[in-house]
Amino acid sequence: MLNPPASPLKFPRLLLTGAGGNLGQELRPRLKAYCDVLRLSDCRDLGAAAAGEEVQTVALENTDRMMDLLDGVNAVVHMGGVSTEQPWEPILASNIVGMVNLYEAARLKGVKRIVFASSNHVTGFYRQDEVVNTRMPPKPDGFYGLSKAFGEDLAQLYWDRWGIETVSLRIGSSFTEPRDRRMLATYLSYDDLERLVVAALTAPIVGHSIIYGMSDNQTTWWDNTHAKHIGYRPLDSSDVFRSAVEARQPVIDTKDPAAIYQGGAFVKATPHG
Ligand code: 15L
Repeated sequence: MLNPPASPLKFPRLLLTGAGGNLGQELRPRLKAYCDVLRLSDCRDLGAAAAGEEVQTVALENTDRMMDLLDGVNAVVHMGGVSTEQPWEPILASNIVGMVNLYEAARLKGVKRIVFASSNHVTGFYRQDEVVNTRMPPKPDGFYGLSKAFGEDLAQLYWDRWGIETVSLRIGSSFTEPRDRRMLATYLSYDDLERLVVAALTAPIVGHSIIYGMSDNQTTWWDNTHAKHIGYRPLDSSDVFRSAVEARQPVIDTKDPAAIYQGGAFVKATPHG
């Protein structure tokens, strides 16, 4: 169910990149309540624009097209880019070159707020018996997590030098429900994802802030103490799925790196084929 607008703030034109991805598709109908025009982009075909939408097919690594994409935009929700562990080349194109293109375009087109879909895999090599806050050093669990750490540093640079604000969302596992024991800690419901994105778009002052994207789960490895100013309040929890998940996966191999580290299977995924 879509939430009623959490904020009276309405953007004249909001850009959602990666609109064809899993989370982009979830956000597409939800973000319309917060803007007059929702501009959508992806490298794949998004189909026809509905009322109140504009659609552009743009690869993040295409510098010129990215410049056009940000023209006339008031704020960006950047969900685009590679979102799993992959070989370096596609990660370099979308998550490194593409991020620089996005922020350069924002600078030149006067866009002042970006909500960046970072990832919990920035800190995936912390152990599951540690609680990590947003000021602790990154420990990426692969090239993908490393590229998201780069994105966060880039956002910090564009805040310090050019005053472009960013909220970096270290998104956990945003699916319809948690799929395994790990996701009892990392789960982020779609409704809470919407609450998080809207809070990040509308908080009055954010500079560059980092926040973990999780629901109000009983088990948690992440501490958002330093992001209270964002005003994100999750209303869902993985707890309602707990008994079903534990019944499906009663035994955990505690010697398996996927069960030791927060990044789960990402710590074993190899980009080298
Ligand atoms: C991510 O960053 C991925 O984009 C997503 O597919 C999930 O696997 C998630 O992390 C996770 O950690 O569960």
